[in-house]
Amino acid sequence: DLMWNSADRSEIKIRLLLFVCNRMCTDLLIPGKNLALNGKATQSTLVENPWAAFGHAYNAIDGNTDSNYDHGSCTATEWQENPWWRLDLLDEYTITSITITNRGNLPERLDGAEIHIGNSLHLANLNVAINVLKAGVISTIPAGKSETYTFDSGISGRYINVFIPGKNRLLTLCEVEVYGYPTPNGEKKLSQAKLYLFLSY
Ligand SMILES: [Ca+2]
Repeated sequence: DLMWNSADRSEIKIRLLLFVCNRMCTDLLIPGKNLALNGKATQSTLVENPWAAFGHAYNAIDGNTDSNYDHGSCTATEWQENPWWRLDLLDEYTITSITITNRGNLPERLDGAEIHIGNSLHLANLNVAINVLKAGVISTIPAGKSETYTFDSGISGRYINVFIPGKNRLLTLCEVEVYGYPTPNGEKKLSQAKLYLFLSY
């Protein structure tokens, strides 16, 4: 304290803050950011040719809501039992809303889809956030339209699964947007504790 005046100390605090502040700060400072854009997507299967080239899992998080399947910005699984698409946010977030864009034709294929959120790779261990098209709860997503599902108190998790239960189903998503903030626990809690220490120095 004798060596540094208060201006010096302020500068040191700011430099330390910037040093410690990584992705978490960006997430906190930009609350409207679509978290899906920094995630990784996979799906149960890939639709057969000649449609396979346009149906990769990544297409639902490419930042493009183009709902024309032939433009290559939507996903598609094979016709199968219980098809799923999964997003890994790479860290735990408290999710406050999810926006899903349906394809521009054959929108009824998404009927009965469910959104699951949690910290497990296993569907059975995830929370069912919402049944996307459950009659009387949430209306159907019309062809080419986007629907937003909000979770007032937030649902915490690293993984988001969109899942259609049943035989002979094909899952297509044109875009999945995820909004929320870092869940304050685990590694994040440690980072915040460090930040607090630096700021209160
Ligand atoms: Ca897309």
